[in-house]
Amino acid sequence: MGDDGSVSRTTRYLALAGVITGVSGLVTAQAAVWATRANNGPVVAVASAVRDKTPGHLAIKLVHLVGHHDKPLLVTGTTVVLLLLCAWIGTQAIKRPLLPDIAYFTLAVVGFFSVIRLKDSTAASGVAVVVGLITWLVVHRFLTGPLVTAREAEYEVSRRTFLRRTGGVVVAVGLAGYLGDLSSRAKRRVEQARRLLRLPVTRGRVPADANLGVAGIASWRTSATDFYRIDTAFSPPAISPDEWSLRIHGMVDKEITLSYSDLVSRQFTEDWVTLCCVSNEVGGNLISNAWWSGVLIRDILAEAGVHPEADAVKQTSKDGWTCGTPLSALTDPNRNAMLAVAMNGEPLPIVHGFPVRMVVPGLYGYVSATKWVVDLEVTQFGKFSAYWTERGWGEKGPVKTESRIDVPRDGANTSAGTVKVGGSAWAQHTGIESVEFQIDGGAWQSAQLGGVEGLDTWVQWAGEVDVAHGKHRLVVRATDKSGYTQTAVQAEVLPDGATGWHSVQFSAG
Ligand SMILES: Nc1nc2c(c(=O)[nH]1)N[C@H]1C(S)=C(S)[C@@H](COP(=O)(O)O)O[C@H]1N2
Ligand SMILES: [Mo]
Repeated sequence: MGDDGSVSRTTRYLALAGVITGVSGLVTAQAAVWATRANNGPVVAVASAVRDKTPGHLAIKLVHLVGHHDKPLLVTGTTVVLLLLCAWIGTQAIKRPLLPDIAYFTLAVVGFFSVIRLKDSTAASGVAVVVGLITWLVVHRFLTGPLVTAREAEYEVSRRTFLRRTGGVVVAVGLAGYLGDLSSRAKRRVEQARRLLRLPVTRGRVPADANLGVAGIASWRTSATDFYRIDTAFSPPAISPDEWSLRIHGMVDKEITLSYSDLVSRQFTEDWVTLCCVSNEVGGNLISNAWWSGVLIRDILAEAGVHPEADAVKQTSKDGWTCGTPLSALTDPNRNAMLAVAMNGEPLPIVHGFPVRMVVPGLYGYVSATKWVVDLEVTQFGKFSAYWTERGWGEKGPVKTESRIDVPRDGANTSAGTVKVGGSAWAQHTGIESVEFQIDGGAWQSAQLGGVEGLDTWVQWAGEVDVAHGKHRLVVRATDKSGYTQTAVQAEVLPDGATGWHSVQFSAG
């Protein structure tokens, strides 16, 4: 680079390389967000971090100034600032060759922390940031390479290489963006269809005394957003109701295929059912309670005519996940096993199995609660294996009687004197008879129980203890309606659910 003309031309090209690098990373990150149906992309996350970190009075001025366009403006502003920064980063490629890598890495770190501070982010949002960073590092090298190595004599050649590469990157990134958008269209269409559904369901009325009013105990009804989520799907299947169907076959007299409209035109059943995961540790929170609406599976199985030798139903999800459920739990006239279409009065959220999932009171989710269910095969346990049983988990998964302390939290500091204690206890489809708690190894005391209507939900418990200054240990145990008192023997979650008493330690001061 001899004369000033070529220097400034090179600088301009470097800035252009920076901007294209910047755009490329943003597009591939967004494409990854779309393709994985993650909730949050890095640009939007940074924009909302900027908004949340803006001092209140400034934020109010901003909103007054631009009205309700603040969000699109913030996102556009964030993008423009980022691209200006990228242009500058590009111009540094020759003078400070290390700077661009460090700068892109730093920007990605900012993106990453902005994403993970949002409550509903999943691992996929983090992956999208990494995809963007890799794009930045690769495209930066690819585009600035010819300019960095150019000597005056080869200037024209390297310029042409640069422009050719720029064209290539634009086409490739455009394609990635297009594909990402395509893959998200399905999800947006399904979200739209879900919003437009009007189902003959109610929201369910929480029994008047189900919540004992002790601050800190998990709400008796779990909202859809707080409901625990467990599945193997990296990106949950997007199935619109009009493309969903369920095939019931195997050891039956008559095979049945149901469409969504067939299903929702049938008689509905509604019930409170507490779902819990077999991997819930003692004291864990992989358990939630909701009001479910759907169609009794036993009626459909009766229509199909189940053969007497059958003892299992193999359920298959749209994403290929499988589980095996004891047939008796599905045909039991006293158990509301259902093909559920709604949760707390709303169509199932996509992540909880939209449009149809199975809910079976009394069994852990891994043997019963198939989300995005599309196939039910009436069969025998000896004839198949399912996703988790192939990985060492028990074939049958009845829920074990358990109880949990929610207040005080483990490690909490309370004041000395009377301390409120409480939590939840469950023995789905058996029912909770009583709950006892014990402080510092003393006598067991009976807890007050919340009111529930059936056997299939958790029950809140509460009580009071008097404590002096110092450290204390609180233990809880439940007795179910079969007369069984929870064993103190600690068992791991594998193969069929944890056992043991939950205890917490707290300090009174
Ligand atoms: N398709 C599908 N359904 C599934 C699973 C899964 O991985 N894939 N996990 C099961 C497990 S282990 C549990 S505990 C429940 C959890 O349901 P939730 O995510 O609605 O709470 O779903 C069950 N249904
Ligand atoms: Mo689970």
